[in-house]
Amino acid sequence: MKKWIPIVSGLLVGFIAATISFADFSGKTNTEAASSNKSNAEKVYVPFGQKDDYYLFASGGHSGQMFIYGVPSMRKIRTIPVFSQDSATGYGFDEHSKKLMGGYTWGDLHHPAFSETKGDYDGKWMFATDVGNSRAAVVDLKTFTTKDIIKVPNTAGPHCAAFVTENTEYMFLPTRFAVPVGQKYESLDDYSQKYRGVMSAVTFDEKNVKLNIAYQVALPPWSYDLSDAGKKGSADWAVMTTYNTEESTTTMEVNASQADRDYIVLFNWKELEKMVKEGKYEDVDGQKMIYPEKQKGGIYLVPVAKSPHGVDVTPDGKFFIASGKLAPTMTVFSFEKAFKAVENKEFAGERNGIPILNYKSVMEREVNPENALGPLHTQFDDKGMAYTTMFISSEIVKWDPKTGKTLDRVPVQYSPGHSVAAEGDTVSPDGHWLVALNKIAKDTYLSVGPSHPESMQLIDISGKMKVILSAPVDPEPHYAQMIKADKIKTINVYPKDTKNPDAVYKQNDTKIVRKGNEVHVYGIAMRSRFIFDHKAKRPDVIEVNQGDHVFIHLTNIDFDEDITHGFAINSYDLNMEVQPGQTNTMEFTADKAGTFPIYCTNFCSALHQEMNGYFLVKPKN
Ligand code: K7E
Ligand code: CUA
Repeated sequence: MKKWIPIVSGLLVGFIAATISFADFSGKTNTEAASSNKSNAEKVYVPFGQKDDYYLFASGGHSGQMFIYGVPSMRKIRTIPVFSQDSATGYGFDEHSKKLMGGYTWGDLHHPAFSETKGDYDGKWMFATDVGNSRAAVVDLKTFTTKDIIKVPNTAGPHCAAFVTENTEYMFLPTRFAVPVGQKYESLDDYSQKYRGVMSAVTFDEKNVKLNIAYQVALPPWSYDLSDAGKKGSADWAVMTTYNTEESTTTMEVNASQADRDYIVLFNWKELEKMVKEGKYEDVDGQKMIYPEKQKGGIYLVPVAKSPHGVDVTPDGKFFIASGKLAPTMTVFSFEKAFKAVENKEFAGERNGIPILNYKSVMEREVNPENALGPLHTQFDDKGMAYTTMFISSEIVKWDPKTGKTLDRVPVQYSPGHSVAAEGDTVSPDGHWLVALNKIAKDTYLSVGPSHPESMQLIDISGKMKVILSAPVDPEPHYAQMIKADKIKTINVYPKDTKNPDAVYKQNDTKIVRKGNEVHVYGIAMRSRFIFDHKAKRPDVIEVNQGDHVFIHLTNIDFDEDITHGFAINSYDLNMEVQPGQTNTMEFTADKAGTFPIYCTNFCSALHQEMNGYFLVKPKN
């Protein structure tokens, strides 16, 4: 099987395969192609005055952000800054967002997940994790802004997330890289004894808008790749794929692909919750840590073809499907069979104290569509049919999980990672639309040099699958979620918060207060001026002494939708935004003496260019 490895790294092969399959599926005359292009265009055309049917939330990968698109138009609507600084919105510059970011400047956002109620997207919250700096975030869908971020200890890259349970009870964050608990120094020679693949159970306190770690599980030192929560009859369970069960510590590309089988970890989170309640855990620096070799129960291993990547639960909650990555196989497993095997203790041994279930007693069927290579991730339509991305043969294969029969396939350009179906992770997907998230765009768009954008391709799945639109996207859409537009209810302006001591809503309340070398500015932004101190000779000027510690509290008193103001201090590397009704704070030390213009960065009125002032810093001596 070693021969697969160069193929995976060699995208060229994927490119050739895609070209071949194109030849198989096209062969239309020009007139046919023109008329089918016309009807494709009509399907995605959203006339002026109308809006898209779906929101698509695409992960921004190592940009650290989330991108919002409309479907079917595939127009990009917004970037939500989550894990990285963003000067367009001042995210990571104002005090609130700077604190959220926890001192980090970038992130690697892989898998966005909506909050769910009864297994259906409820349109309230969006979760995401950061592989780059091991964080988890929650975004408020009333404002499309990041509300909380936590650093996840003992975990190095929670790639295998975020997927929420049926009623958003938990979000499980397993690690991609095994590290010693506490990320302390340990020799790699002691990898198997000292390293762990810690998984965190994160809860979301909706009232206080806070993410919390309920407990952690010190799993074996393997890499945890993808996960999914059970649904309906399997709602108390979750599954995740592993690789490097070889526990190799170097040249993973070769060494982590030796064993014929890796595992799916199958666990019952209700049982783990119970164990924690009963005190069956150890205290590790304030975290409740379950060690599966000591605190037994609730966790099982299911053997699966080597180095699986995606694992996806069918909408009816009856099966979970693992995709082979290095074996061209989708393996369908039955939850019911797994429950029986657990009950009858049909174990084929154990690893690190975790029982291994018999492959044969859990496996439902192995599916190998002809010449389909590199299966990665599976989505579902309204009829329960499966759509699996083929990274190497660059196509989407539609198949029936109940029979394993291939129903349709369509080439995409090129090398799709995930795809996303309309409401695809719910108990009732919508069908109609599937978007392939492709790693390689190559010849698709106007060239911008050696590196091209990634690409999302909209596929009409209402009949025979058809790619009808390509949209370029910034790096890197690993995964996306597509939700019915009417499920999301945004607010128009931030309501007045009279309890906020930093907020001022009247010109006459603006003031600059000095306490020793601390300067607090309570100002307002309005069309088209700043007022920092209404009593001052020049109300739009802030004057401080070099070395002063400055707090600028700014409230936007334009309670009108879309009237956002920016606040930047030229050459001070400072910038923030205040949305309608919002109060934001900037904190810094005025260490540079001189004269620095203040200006509004967001074009807010015909007199936007006049919306400025001065920041004067008197030299020390
Ligand atoms: Cu397959 Cu990070 Cu979900 Cu990318 S992962 S493709
Ligand atoms: Cu305020 Cu431009």
